[in-house]
Amino acid sequence: MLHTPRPVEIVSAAIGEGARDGGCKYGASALLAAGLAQALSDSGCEVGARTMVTSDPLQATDRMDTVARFNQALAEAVAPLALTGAQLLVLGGDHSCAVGSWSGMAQALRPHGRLGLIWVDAHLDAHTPESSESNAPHGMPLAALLGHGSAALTQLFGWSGKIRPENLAIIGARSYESAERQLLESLGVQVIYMEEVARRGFEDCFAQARAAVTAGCAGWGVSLDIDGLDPGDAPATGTPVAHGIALAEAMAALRSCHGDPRLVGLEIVEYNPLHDFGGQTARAVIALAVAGLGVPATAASAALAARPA
Ligand SMILES: [Mn+2]
Repeated sequence: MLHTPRPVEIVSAAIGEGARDGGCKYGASALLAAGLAQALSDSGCEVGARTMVTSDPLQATDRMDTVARFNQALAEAVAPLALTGAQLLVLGGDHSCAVGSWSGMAQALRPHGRLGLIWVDAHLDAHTPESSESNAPHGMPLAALLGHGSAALTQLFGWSGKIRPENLAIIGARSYESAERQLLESLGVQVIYMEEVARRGFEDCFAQARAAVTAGCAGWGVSLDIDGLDPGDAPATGTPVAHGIALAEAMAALRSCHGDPRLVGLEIVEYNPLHDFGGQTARAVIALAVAGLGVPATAASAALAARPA
C-alpha cells in the first residue's frame, strides 16, 4: 500500500547535567554535524524544521533544578510539534530528557487517549531521589514518567502519570538496583531483561512489547538509550554495559515500525561524541534513526514512480 510519509521533526535535547559524564550534552549537535538530517532526507524522509532546547545551569539553583527547568522547556517544545502529526526524532542528551520528550507527547495525545512507550536501555532508570545513591537524574526518568519522584519532574503540565504501567515495556536491562526493580514490579511494568533478549532475539521481544504497550493507545514511541546496545557496536556512551543488544537486531526491529500511523516519536539518547573517536557510534545512531523513520527503498521508489511528471 502506498502512503504519504509523515515529516520528521528533529528536536535536539542538549542536556548533560543529568549524567555523571556530561559530554552527551553535545550529542545532538555532533549527530547533526555528522549528517543525520541528510541521511534521513536521502532515505526519502521529509525533514522539517529543527528545534533545539538547551539546559542552562546558570539560571538554576542546583542540578535537579537545571534538569527540571530543561524538561519543562523541552515538554513545551515537543507538545505543539506532536500536535502537527509529524513524527518526532528527539536526540539527547542524557536520558533525563525523556521526561520532557514523553511528557510533551503525552500532553499532545491526552485528548485522544494514552501514550505507549518502549524503553530500550541497559538500566531501569526507575530511581527516585530517595532511592538513588548517585542522585543522578538520568537514572530517574522512568519513575518520573510513571508519577514517582520529584514533583518538578512528575507534574509537568499539572498532571502526573504520563505513562501508565500497562503501557510501558523495558527491554535490555542488565544493570540496576533492587529499589528500581521493586518499584517497577510493584507497578506491574513489563521488563524484558537482557538474558531473555539474548535467548529470544531482540526483534521477537520488541514485537511482543509493541503489541502490549500499544493496546488501547492513541500513539506510541520508542526511547532508545544507546547503552542498551552492545558496547562493541556503540561504545561512545557514558555508562556502557557489556553484553547488550546487537545494532543489526535493533535496526531490524525499528524497521518493522515503518508506516505505523500511531508511532509518534523516536528518542535516541546518551550518545557522547567526546568518546567517539572515528565516529563509529555516530554512524550507529544515524543508522538507527534511518531504520526507524526513514522510508524503506521499495516505498520510496514507489512514491517517486507515483509522482506526476
Ligand atoms: Mn537510560
